[in-house]
Amino acid sequence: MSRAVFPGTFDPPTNGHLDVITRAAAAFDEVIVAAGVNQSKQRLFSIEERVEMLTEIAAPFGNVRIGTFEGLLVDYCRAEGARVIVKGLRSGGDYDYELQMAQMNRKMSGVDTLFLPTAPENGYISSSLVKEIARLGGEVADFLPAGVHDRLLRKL
Ligand code: COD
Repeated sequence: MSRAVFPGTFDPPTNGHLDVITRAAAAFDEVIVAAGVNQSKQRLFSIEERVEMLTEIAAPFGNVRIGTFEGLLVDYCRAEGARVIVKGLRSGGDYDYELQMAQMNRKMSGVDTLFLPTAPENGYISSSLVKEIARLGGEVADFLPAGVHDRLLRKL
């Protein structure tokens, strides 16, 4: 069985994340969407809230489940029996940052990284920009799954 991990912060999950999940689910037998727990960083949504939102988004897929991880991503991949990490790429900036991590992760563990280029309509979407726009009163419905949009408005 081919199993991949799609890791991220997902604070909150966006349509860009959903597109990567959709495409990864078509390419692998099983996809684990893994939300990182990093106690040192301030998040808008708690890990429990992020897992709830991801669970809602993943519900239509028969082969996607949600997990959380703390510490090294490759340790989580090993524990889950996943040989591939899936990442989305929006720009050259993403690539420079992700390439180094991909090479380091492979060196440490043999776990490889598969990059999915973003769909053009999602290329400018990021969780942080969406939060900033929403905080300043802008409209962000086009960038988020409907349930996530409702939660973000309630949160702010
Ligand atoms: N279109 C396509 N892809 C997108 C979009 C979009 N609009 N927005 C985001 N993505 C992709 C990102 O490129 C990324 O691949 C993924 O979705 C998650 O994005 P975020 O922003 O939610 O999450 P990040 O990038 O903050 O997550 C970072 C990790 C938690 C994955 C990373 O820090 C990590 O692996 N940490 C574990 C610690 C570790 O192992 N360190 C050693 C590394 S060598």
